[in-house]
Amino acid sequence: MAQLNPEGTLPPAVAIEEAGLDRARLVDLYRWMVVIRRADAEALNLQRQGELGLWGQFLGQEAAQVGATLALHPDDWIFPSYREFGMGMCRGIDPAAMLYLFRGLTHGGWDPASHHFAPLAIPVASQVLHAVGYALGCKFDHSSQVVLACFGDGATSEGDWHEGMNFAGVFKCPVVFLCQNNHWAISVPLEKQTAGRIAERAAGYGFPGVRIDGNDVLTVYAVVRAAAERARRGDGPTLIEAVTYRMGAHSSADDPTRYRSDDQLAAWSPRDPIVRYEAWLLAEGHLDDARAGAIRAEADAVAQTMRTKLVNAPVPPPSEVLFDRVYTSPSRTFQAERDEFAATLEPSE
Ligand SMILES: Cc1ncc(C[n+]2csc(CCOP(=O)(O)OP(=O)(O)O)c2C)c(N)n1
Ligand SMILES: [Mg+2]
Repeated sequence: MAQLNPEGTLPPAVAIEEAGLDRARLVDLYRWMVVIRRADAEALNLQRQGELGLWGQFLGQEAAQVGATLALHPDDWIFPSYREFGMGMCRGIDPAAMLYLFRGLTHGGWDPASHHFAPLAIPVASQVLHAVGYALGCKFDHSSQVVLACFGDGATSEGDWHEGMNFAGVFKCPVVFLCQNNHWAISVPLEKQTAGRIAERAAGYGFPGVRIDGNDVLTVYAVVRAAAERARRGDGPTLIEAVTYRMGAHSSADDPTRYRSDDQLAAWSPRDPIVRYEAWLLAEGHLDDARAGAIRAEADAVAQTMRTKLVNAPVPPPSEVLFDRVYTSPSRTFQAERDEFAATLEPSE
């Protein structure tokens, strides 16, 4: 398994090719981390400027999101929490359309089936049940697809999480459970709600659990890829605890200076997933300053396009926001409810 050191060096024994990583793929991992970090920063700016109701940064968690998404086949499904915006970008979803949710313009913003990317789940751990259910369906269909279930450390305290884990273990569902252990559940630190190690809980459900450096994009890529192939072979689930750190606030409505010290941020800064990976790519000659500069310029352009599209997005009628995207084929009753609701609106709405 690849193990990128904080200084951006790898032990010599690491076989990058074995993990299916050629130079183009190596640079792609970097490119996506830079692009999603820039979009994340822009989204926070937009919230501060009153253009978004709320924003949940994922600063510091780019390696977990990019490494895991790129390790999957494009038709594997991802069931995200609210923090996996970067994964959605890696799946080719228009970032402005994803932000419509945070501007109050939609409950969705993209077609999950087109991107194999489910809606962002706000109720903590609810997406774990959806993921396992979908994975069981894949098994019934003899499909080669696997499912990635994403959640945080706090989610592992929820009943839904344990039910999903148990069900997946019993029925050997083709699912990879990815915990981004960022050490915080809003203002509750890991140690105040989790006794023992998250990865070790998998043993209780009859499948393997592994704890990895979630800020090392190569490790995340290699481990998620191996777990996905195991699931694809019919050997069942794996729990991956990707240890990372939430460098920003829980959300734009949170002030972490009230409950955590600068010392913790200072301790995690040197483990920044982009800085260490960039150092390694440059040292190995996979990247040069010109290419890195071009990637940063591309990231700026993506952020600018996202901003322009967002602030110019038309406000849809309320009945569209509430009733569209609920059913593929709405029933007559549902359509009647929609019409009834529409009739109560003022003409300008
Ligand atoms: C069922 C449920 N309970 C409580 C909340 C409020 N809530 C939102 S995020 C959060 C913390 C989740 O922490 P974690 O799972 O570690 O994810 P992170 O935010 O760190 O990515 C809580 C308690 C919620 N959204 N859903
Ligand atoms: Mg957390």
